[in-house]
Amino acid sequence: MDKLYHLNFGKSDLGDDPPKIAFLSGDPARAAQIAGTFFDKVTCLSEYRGLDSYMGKIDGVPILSTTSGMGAPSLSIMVNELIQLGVETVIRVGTSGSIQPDVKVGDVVITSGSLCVQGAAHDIAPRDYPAHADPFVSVALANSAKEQGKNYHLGITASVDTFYEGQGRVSGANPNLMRSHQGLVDEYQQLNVLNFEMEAGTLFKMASVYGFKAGCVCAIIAERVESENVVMETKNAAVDSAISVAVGALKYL
Ligand code: R2B
Repeated sequence: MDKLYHLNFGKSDLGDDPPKIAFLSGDPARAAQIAGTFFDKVTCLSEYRGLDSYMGKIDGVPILSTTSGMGAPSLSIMVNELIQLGVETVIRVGTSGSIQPDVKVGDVVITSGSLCVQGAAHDIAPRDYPAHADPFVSVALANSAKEQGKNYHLGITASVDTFYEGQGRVSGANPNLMRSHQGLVDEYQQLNVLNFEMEAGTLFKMASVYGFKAGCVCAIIAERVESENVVMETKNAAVDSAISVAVGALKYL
């Protein structure tokens, strides 16, 4: 039995030509959508704890679509185990709230580097260790977005641990943000941070420390300059865009 504990599959499930590239989604439904829409010869490797994984081929290249779960602690477990299985490139396909007025719902953000405010990352590297995407993966994502005519932005993402407090939301159960978190959207806007999400910074630090390549493309589903809410009407279309940008990047890698 060579199954990794959380992935719930092992080397022997991956065949003679094991995938070296993995798409990683926070949401298991997105992992299934990627595999179901774009993979040939799809195999469901695991449906376990909501961290589902699929294997298939795109243009003859073996590939995985796996779920990270929400937040960096869960992502760190899944990525650690993917690397144990020989994965060399991880592309996160996420959702995100924009911080800049010109980053609109439906756009995609390709992260060049993260302002990494994530506790899990401290278990991997010092706080000040850079959290940057692989430049070649970022360029591949940007080429793909350009080719597909998407509205895309390349730049810095705030990777935080919480959806509410860490993203300066006061509309949830806790209306009383700590002083350090009050005015967060304005402060990050002035620092030219494009968007909020909850996984990329830790992924990037893991990539530099472990020696694999990582990139991140996120669908913009909220405009935090305007509102704290996710825009549900356009969410699916935005996610479809981020997925097609990620898949289209493969030919540039
Ligand atoms: C974006 O969406 C999730 C929170 O709703 C989280 O995984 C993230 O980064």
